[in-house]
Amino acid sequence: MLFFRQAASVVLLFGSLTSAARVLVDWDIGYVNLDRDGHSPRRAIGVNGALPIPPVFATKGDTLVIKVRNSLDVSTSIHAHGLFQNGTSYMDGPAMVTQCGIPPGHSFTYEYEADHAGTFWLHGHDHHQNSDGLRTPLIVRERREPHRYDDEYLLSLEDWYQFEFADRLKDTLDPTKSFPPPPSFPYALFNGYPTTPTLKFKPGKTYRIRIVNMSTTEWFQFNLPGHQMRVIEADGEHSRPSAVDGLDMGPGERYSVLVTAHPTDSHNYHYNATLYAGFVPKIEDKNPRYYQGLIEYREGAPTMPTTEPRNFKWVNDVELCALSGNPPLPVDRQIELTIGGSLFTTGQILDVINNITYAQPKIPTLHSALSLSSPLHMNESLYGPQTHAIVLRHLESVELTVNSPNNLPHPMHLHGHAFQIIEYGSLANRSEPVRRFSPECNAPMQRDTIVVPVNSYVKLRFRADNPGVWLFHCHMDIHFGMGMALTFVEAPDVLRQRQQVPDSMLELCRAQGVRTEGNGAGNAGFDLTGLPAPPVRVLRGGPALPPTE
Ligand SMILES: [Cu+2]
Repeated sequence: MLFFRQAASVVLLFGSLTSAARVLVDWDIGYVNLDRDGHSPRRAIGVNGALPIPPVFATKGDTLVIKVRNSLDVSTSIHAHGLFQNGTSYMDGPAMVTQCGIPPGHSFTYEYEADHAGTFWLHGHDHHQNSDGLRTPLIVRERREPHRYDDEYLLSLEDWYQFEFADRLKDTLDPTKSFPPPPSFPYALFNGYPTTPTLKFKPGKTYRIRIVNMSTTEWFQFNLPGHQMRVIEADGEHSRPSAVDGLDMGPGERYSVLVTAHPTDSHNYHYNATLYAGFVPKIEDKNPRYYQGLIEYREGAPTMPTTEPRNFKWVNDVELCALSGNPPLPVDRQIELTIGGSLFTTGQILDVINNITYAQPKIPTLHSALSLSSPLHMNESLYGPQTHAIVLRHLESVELTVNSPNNLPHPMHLHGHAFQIIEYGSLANRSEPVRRFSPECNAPMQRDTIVVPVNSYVKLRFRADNPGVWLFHCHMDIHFGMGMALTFVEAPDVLRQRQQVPDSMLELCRAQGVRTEGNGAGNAGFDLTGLPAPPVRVLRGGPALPPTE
């Protein structure tokens, strides 16, 4: 039996292959005490008293109904990482961006369409609760998949830390403590457990393996020596099959690969999953951590010794060809962003985008976008200086250049969209050739999370065709917590004509005394009283960010 088929806590109502179903998910989110990795008993955040959380399966066009009861002592919210929420931007989840967090003791039901097919994940988006366990894959299948395969496996990968995220962030932000804090070397979890699951292969069959990196901070490498992997999906976008030897995945990234089993069951094989932080030195048995799992053709069959191919080929997302055939978007507007770390007069090192460190406004930015009168809603400063709002005009086609002039890679995630990957280039060595989408294909691959390599830039394009408020942030939660985020306020003029926040959602704010109208301070007009003054940077340009854990 393949793991992670229809999950127990998910009920499919009126389901059939032809009509849309309502997929009901009932989550009581609360603390659980357990030893997930066999090394560190600790408090974690689970669902219905347990971890891991069963994955959620749906078919494109289904309605996801996610009933959340908050049994924590702080607020919570849930984000469907990779879904576009077109028409339901208020259901996107990030706290104080599209909603007030669900207060302790309260319940809220998310309801939205599984608007495209692919490999996604549901995770907490308040207080970085994903890092403490509140995360699980969300698989949305096509009614008719464009690639043929006989069956599928799902492999979720996680880093798991000895300490709760809030404690790690507190240490990182404490100017009296050394920066960066000593690395904590997490362990890996596979489908929520510390042992690698066995993949059972039948001779001649083709399998789709979906791999999700749900980590807080770390990368995973994945390969199946002795088998060829053909990448067919990245982050919910289908690609033409592309043969690779290995996947290298940052936090938040997903791939699907096709693997065809050998014609006989004479041997078993291994797969490798390596958990690592490339920005931390190599330390025996700590970084990287090597894991191996079994590909079992026949119980007890000898394991085939395998060697790595001589010209080992890693997946390279800009080289993938989007199956959609969509050509590169034209460019109506260019936005240049520089990400990194900077020292502030508080003594803290915080992360910045264009020298602004993100901090939550006093009311959710979406509520500001919907309530500020025209033309005030087009005024970026009114969303609050640390909201770092960039107002996009409806249907304009945006080219984002993300520069990362520092020695850490950053997995940047855009809510509400998938962007076309146009180009990668080096900032350190301008004579190095750029890596661009293939001209023969002329259909740049799209994804929603991209690793900006060290001392490099990426060029991304997307069309502002989804009115809403969309966070763009680093998916290493420690960097997100240090302020590496900004807010795209997309077409607030169109948004207010098309969308209204349900009263049950406004109630979440009222229950905790948060206003539901006004600018980023919750005031009328230009009055930003109540928002703290932004912290002041010490150094121009900002130092290269030293490695954090
Ligand atoms: Cu980062």
